[in-house]
Parts: sequence; C-alpha cells; structure tokens
Amino acid sequence: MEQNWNDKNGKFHMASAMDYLPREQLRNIQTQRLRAMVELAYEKVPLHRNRMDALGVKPSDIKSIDDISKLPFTQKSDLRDTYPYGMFAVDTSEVVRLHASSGTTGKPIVVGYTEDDMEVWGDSILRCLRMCSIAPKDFIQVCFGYGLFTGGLGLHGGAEKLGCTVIPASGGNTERQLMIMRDFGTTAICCTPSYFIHMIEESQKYGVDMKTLPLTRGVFGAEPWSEQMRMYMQKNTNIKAYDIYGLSEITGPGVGCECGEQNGLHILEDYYYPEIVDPETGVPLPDGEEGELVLTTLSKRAMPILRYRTHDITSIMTETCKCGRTLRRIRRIGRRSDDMFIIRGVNVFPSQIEVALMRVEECTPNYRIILEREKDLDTVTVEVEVGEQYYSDSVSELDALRKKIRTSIVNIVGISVVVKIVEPNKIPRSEGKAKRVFDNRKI
Ligand code: DLL
Repeated sequence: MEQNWNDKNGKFHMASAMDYLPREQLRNIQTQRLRAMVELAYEKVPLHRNRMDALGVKPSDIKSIDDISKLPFTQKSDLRDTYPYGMFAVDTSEVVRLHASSGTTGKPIVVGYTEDDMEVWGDSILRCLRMCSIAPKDFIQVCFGYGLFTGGLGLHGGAEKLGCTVIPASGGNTERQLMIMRDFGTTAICCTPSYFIHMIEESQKYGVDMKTLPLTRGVFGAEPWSEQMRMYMQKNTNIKAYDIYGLSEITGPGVGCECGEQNGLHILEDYYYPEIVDPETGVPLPDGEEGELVLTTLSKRAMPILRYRTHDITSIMTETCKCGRTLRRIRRIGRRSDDMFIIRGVNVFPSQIEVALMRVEECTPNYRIILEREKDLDTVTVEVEVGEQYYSDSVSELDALRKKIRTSIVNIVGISVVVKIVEPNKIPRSEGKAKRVFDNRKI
C-alpha cells in the first residue's frame, strides 16, 4: 500500500485514495459522473445529441453506470469530421490547452482541455507515476516529444504536480539525453520503449555505462511493446520498466498504468470508464474476454467522449491486484484491431512477428516489416538486426541464422517470409513512435 507524502514545500498529501476505494463506492462515483457527462454531451455537442436521438436514448435513461451500453459509440472519424472544434462542449474561451494527434490520413485530430480538465489530467499522471514508485525526490527526464503530442507536456504536468524535479528533455539528440541523464542525476525516465532501447544501444558509443547511473525507473508507452523488450531493458540497465497507456482523444497518457506488480495496467476508472466490446459487432464482452477497448470520459468538460472505439485489443483482468488497488486492470496492449494485415489469406499482426524474433536469442528488437506485391502475390520481408557479436562475414553462418529466424516466424505467425539480416544500426531509429510496417503494396 502506498504511503502518504509531503511535497517539497512540506505540504502533506494523501496517498491516492481513489485507487483504493471499495468497488461499490467507486460505482456510485462513476454513476454520478456518467450522468453529468451525458447531460453535458447531449446539451452541448450536436454529434452526441443526434446519435443519441437516433437510438432513442435520452440523458434521463442513464440511471446507473450499467446503462452505459445504451449510449452510441464515438469513432476517430467523428473527430475528423468535426475538425477542429465540433466536439467541444464549452466555449473556446474556457479552453486553456489544445493538443492534436496525427491522424492516419489528412487532418489531425484536435483535443481541448478546460482548467478543470488539466487538473484531472495532471492528477491522472500523478497517480500513474506513483504506481511506478516515483516520488517527489525523483529527477524525472521526460523524453516524449513536447508540442501538440500529448506525451511530453502530459507527463511533465503530472510529474510537476507530484513535486518531482522535472527535466523537460523532449525527444531526440541521444548523445545529449545521455549526458543529461548522467550529469543531472536522472532517477526516472519516460519515453517510447523503442527510443529507450535506442538509448541503451547508443550509450556505449558515448561512454555512458547505464548500469552505473542512478536511473532506476522507466515509464514507457505510446506504442505497443513486449515482455521481451521489458526483459532487454531491465537486463541492460538498473531500471524497473513500467507500461503507461493513454490516447489523445480521451486525455493523453495517464488513462492507465502498471503498478509494482508489472502485471496489467490499472485503469483510472473514476475518470475513464473501460468496456471491452467485440470489434466486429460492438457487443459488450464480460471481464476476462479479449476484445476492443472502449473508453468513456467521466470528468472531461471541454470534450466529453462517449464510448470511444480505441481499436486497441486487450481484456479486463478478473483477479484483484496484489498491490491493493481496487481499480480494474487491462492486459498490455499488443495489437490494434486495425494494424492487422492480411498476407495470402492469413491475418498477421506486427506484434506476432516481434514475439517470433525475440524468441531467437541473436535478434535485437530492431526490425521492420516490408509488404510488397509481386505478380498479385503478397510478399513479406522482415529486416532485422542481430547483436553485433552475431553479425558475421561468413555466408553459411548468416544463412543458418536466417533459417532459424524464418522458422520461428513460420511457427508463430504461420506464414513464410523473406528474412534479411541487416548490419547493426542500419535500421533507422525513431525518437518517437517506431514505424514498423511499410506497406508498399498497390492493391
Ligand atoms: O500515444 C498518448 C501517450 C503518450 C500514451 C505517452 C503513453 C505515453 P496518441 O498519439 O493519441 O496518444 O496514440 C494513442 O497509441 O490508441 C494505442 O494504440 C497506442 N498506445 C498508447 N500507449 C500504449 C501502450 C498517445 N502503453 C494510441 N501500449 C493508442 C500499447 C499504446 N499501445
């Protein structure tokens, strides 16, 4: 159980009581907040009102949190279609911050926050950081991008609220990041998992020994990552690596986070209500079953969002967590319902290929998948870097290794692929989200 704490000014703070509420009490809060949220959305946002009217649902039909499934879904395309401010429920004079998320096509998606929303977002991050055992005495280096992306400023705000010494390093310039980490005495870091792996690799080049730094906690998110990547990070540094989840449409980072158990992410259910639905039919599924995560904001004023289809695939865990928090957990998000590609009739997720690669000891987590179409036949090329010690001039050795990797992919994914072993450091590194799949097919 976490402890109460004093900030730098000696001010006393309670442990995050909301994390430990009895479920019945939490449900009452959720019901109250949902009802207020639906009223606001219905009254102020034409899209929500029209959708509810089309289903014949009135705000007064929402009597308890269990009625949430009566409400219509919201999709990413709704935010695109109402660009930029059509989903706002308040006048822009009340909006103190805008962020935007790069849409997959065309215009970005714009999100806004009132002062109260900023409080809630800050509190969300604060609680997440506390789950990662981060405290006011920590020096936290925020290497998510600052700007319209919610990662940098989001984590910054919450870390400052917690009372940490925040180092707003933003993304990029790895040599400088490592220098800051060493010279400023960074004790906790947050960035994308792929960027931290890049830092580990670069550290030797710049003469920084990650094992002798005071850095002991890492908070990673914004893209899927695997248990194998966690092992790699924890083996090559002294950090304990935690998973943080979120999305701009709902608030940004801070919707959920792992605790010390490193086993599933607690959703801050008093602010963001999770459901799991069948991605095909939208029908709600019981806890324990895998499906698409759907989220409803329970406290957002500038842009209330009802039942947002995240496309993130996970399940709600049924057991209570050993840490004592009563907030339900979701399993780590390894894939989205929409990053699937179909190769010769087989559904493939990039995360499956990653798992297959990481089962081969010689492989590093640096890879990319290139899809092409030759004479109407799809081909998949997996380019992967192997550890420097395994990269050899001997054709037969490389051939044997290539075969081993191909077999691992066939076993797990069920498709045959072309494997290309590339020289160490040949695959372009990302300072933000890693782009893994290059779909060059003209269909
Ligand atoms: O990525 C917010 C964020 C910033 C989360 C920093 C965590 C840390 P968007 O750019 O809107 O927001 O992208 C949201 O990224 O729907 C997931 O598909 C993916 N994602 C975010 N966190 C994780 C994670 C930010 N921990 C989309 N694991 C989401 C897997 C994640 N996927």
